[in-house]
Amino acid sequence: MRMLENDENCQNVLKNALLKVSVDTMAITALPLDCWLKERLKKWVQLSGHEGTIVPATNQTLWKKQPADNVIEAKAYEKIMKDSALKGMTPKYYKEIEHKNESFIEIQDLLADFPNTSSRAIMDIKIGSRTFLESEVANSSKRKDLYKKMVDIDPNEPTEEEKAEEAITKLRYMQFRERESSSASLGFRIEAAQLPGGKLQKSFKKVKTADNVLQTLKEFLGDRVEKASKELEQRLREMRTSIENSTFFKSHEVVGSSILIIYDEEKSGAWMIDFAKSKQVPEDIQLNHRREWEVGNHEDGYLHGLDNLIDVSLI
Ligand code: I3P
Repeated sequence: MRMLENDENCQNVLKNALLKVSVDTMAITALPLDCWLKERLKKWVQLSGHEGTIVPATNQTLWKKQPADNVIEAKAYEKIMKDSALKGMTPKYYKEIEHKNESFIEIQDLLADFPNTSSRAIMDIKIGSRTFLESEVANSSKRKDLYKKMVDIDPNEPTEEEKAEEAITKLRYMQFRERESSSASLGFRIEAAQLPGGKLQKSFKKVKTADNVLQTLKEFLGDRVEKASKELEQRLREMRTSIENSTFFKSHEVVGSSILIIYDEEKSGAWMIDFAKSKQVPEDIQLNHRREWEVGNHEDGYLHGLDNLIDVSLI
């Protein structure tokens, strides 16, 4: 593995990438041609999540930026690595890193095993029927940016009061997004995809019914639909068994987390990613991830979503 620390040039590139490169758009033409990172970035893409917060670190790993003073994801990964039921179902977690007063975690880059970018395709599926932490319920601060995002999706959605204020709470926005997509009804939603050949697609906000989802999955799998859907269904069934046997899942709500699906001409796979909002629940609560959420029960609908994803993907 070639570490950036050994290469001053690449260190600068990493710094630039973290500061301003939108890896999403692959805006890397200004980077030095001879740098390892350029080649690395060609084979890598950040599909979803806050832009520019994840960058390649070594040939097999990524650094993911962590919010200041927030160790939720690092702690979650530490516990997941010790949970034998979940072995192989998530990226491997290596360590926490402090770099120039910023915190990162180093995790396995799942795309590294799928280097053929012309035949590779990736899909991020946000899992769970609740996509926000319970703490949002008490958060009454109103945001203009979320109002704007809501109106962009559906101009008829705001109430007269919201129109006057042009601002809504995060809870209001997140629940609107759940209802507008398949999160509320099916317990998962398609967030983003990269199709074979590299085309990025992020316009899935209104993919809502099981039929819409099925059609989108079929288009994503393209001419690999038969083989890949069988492999993926098998993998998702194994994932469900792993979760049902997991000690981590019994005691943690797993909110805003995704299942990442990757396939190429040879193989396919699915992994659980994004544990930034995976928090331990009070000791007297044991989660089953299928019950409906009400404030205080911390249920996230993760298994409810996975059940439906398995059913929908029976192609
Ligand atoms: C965003 C999405 C993100 C969420 C973000 C939302 O909505 O739900 O997961 O970040 O909240 O705006 P959309 O997909 O419609 O763009 P968190 O997961 O960190 O809550 P934010 O605006 O507070 O960052």
